[in-house]
Amino acid sequence: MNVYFSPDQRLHAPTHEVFGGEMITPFETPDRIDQVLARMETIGPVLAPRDFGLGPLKRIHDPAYVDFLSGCWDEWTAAGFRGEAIATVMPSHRTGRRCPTHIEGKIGYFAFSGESAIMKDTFQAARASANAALSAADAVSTGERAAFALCRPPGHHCMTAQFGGYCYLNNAAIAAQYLRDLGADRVAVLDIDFHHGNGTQDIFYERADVLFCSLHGDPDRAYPFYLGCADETGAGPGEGCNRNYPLPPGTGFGQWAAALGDASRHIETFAPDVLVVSLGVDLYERDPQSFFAIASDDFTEIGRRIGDLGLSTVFVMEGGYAVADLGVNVEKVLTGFGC
Ligand code: SP5
Ligand code: ZN
Repeated sequence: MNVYFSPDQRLHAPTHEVFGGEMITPFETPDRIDQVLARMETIGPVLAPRDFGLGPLKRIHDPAYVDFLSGCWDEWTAAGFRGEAIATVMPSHRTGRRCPTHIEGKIGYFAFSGESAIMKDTFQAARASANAALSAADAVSTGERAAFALCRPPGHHCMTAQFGGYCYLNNAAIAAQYLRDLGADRVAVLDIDFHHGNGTQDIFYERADVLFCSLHGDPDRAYPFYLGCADETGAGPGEGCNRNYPLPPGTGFGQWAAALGDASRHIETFAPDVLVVSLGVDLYERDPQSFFAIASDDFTEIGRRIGDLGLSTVFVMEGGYAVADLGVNVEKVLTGFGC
């Protein structure tokens, strides 16, 4: 299958992440891409994405948010700040719905989580990452069984108007919407990243045309904490079109695969025209952010079971921080899937 990736995706390379009260070297680094690229010979050609412009991004994201991302760095430096742009003050449920003018307030208004930095070329890298997802969607819409968007920065935490969790544009949601706009009646999004895809869930929560299923570490104990419970099943016309599988520490392949089986039944009932897979491999047992017991070899079987759904499939890279094993684990999913 075709692999889509742009060198511009490396341009986002912040040096700081807030973690446990410390400034650490970020988990989410450009060398993650190199580990995956190094294993793509067995998968297919690595192709440059096309530039889709801002239109498809604004089908998912609030135009004011896209403008914020585009101007953030210039406003941050113009305000005299010398570090990378990080949100430290955010609105609570009971405070303002108004976006402040000063960038210190604005960045918090457009953030749901404060660990992730914005730097000079973050928007350019995030756009390139979204273009990879759109290019993969394009390939599948024109008849390919599957394509792999080697997205980075990742996307599934990003809301319509809030970044966080290393995500600045929701690549999977942008691809799903684009597939709808190209004529797919129903799109299913299956999110297997260790973390709940809170952004994707929120974006499609009231929609009946996009089914969202997520398997993840129980948000009672894992990032992003405030969404991802099993009782979040969608709202309004989207009731029943959101399925969460929060899983406890120590979850091994058997328990994880049982949840996938249940999600697969929902996907089959929904009968989508196309499947988007948010492919995080941070569910791996050696991942620094995982509390699952999923072995490297399990990824082949995960890919096979996704392939057994028999759907046209757009794979969109999300998380995965055991950098040395990242490429192997992604390769196993894609070879297990089988094309
Ligand atoms: C796309 C993606 O995977 N984003 C993840 C963002 C979550 N980052 C929060 C870091 C929390 C790390 N927890 C480590 C547990 C140590 N045992
Ligand atoms: Zn993750």
